[in-house]
Amino acid sequence: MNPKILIIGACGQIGTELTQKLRKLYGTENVIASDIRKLNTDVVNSGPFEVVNALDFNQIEHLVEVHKITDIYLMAALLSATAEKNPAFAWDLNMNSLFHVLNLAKAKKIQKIFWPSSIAVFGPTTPKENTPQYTIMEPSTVYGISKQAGERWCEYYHNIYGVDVRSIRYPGLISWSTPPGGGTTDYAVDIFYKAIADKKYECFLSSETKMPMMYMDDAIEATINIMKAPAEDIKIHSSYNLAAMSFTPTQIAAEIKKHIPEFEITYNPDFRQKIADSWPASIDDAEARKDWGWQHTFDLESMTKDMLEHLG
Ligand code: AKB
Repeated sequence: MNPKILIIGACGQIGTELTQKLRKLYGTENVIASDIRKLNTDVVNSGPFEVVNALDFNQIEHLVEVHKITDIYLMAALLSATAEKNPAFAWDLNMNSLFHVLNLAKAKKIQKIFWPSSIAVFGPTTPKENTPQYTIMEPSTVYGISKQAGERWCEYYHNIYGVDVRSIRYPGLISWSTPPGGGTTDYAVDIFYKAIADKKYECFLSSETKMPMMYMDDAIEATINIMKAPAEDIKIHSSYNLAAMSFTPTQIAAEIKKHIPEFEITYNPDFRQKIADSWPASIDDAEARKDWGWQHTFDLESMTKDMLEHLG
């Protein structure tokens, strides 16, 4: 039987593509998209849509009951750069929305949760290259602290209350269909828009800042596959490391130049440099590959080609 899905934060960068993919997979009527406002016409017009505040437990519970929801994908969050500007609200949103869905699962009102974590759970004391699944985690950003605490709560609710919650530590995500909002890895999306429009881009990170990244197609595939996996295959109930590619601004600029030879990049690092410097440069995702068969398709070359084809 098809799951009955509620996506909270469906109008965001991941939510938009996730909604369309899940609707194709499980049928439009089985996927209820929701967000704080009607922020994306594609999402709003392509199937059932509800306005919901992720901080309002009663609203979420009402939607769960009315639509007989089995699975919730909680995609609403404040990302790293925005969270630094509004720490109290970031903590409130990122933590309490998670508690709401965990408590619905604890009360057996829903069966399964997807909750996104991030490479931001790692910090400056974490090994930078091939960051292992289990290692030192001392995040130094509000966003990272909230994601790390969230991971601990996911594992706790699984161990103590038997809640089926599944999670991935997303790297920076790159997509052509919906712009990201408020992240430190956003430069890797902005650069494409500026390369096409202006043939130049001023990067807010320094030239050799290497970060883990992933094309949205791969991220959506991973999200759907971890949710489809048999429960016994999910061995990690905090969050799985996930990787596809790692590159610096210099390397992505060089790749874009292969298609747009006039393209030039300049550098003017801002407060986001410190955030990027605290994160891993590359990730070891062996556990995800072993436990539920994760594999990526896109590397820097194929991702760049696909982005430029869609945006150009
Ligand atoms: C951000 O930059 O804040 C996000 C993330 C890595 O979680 N893209």
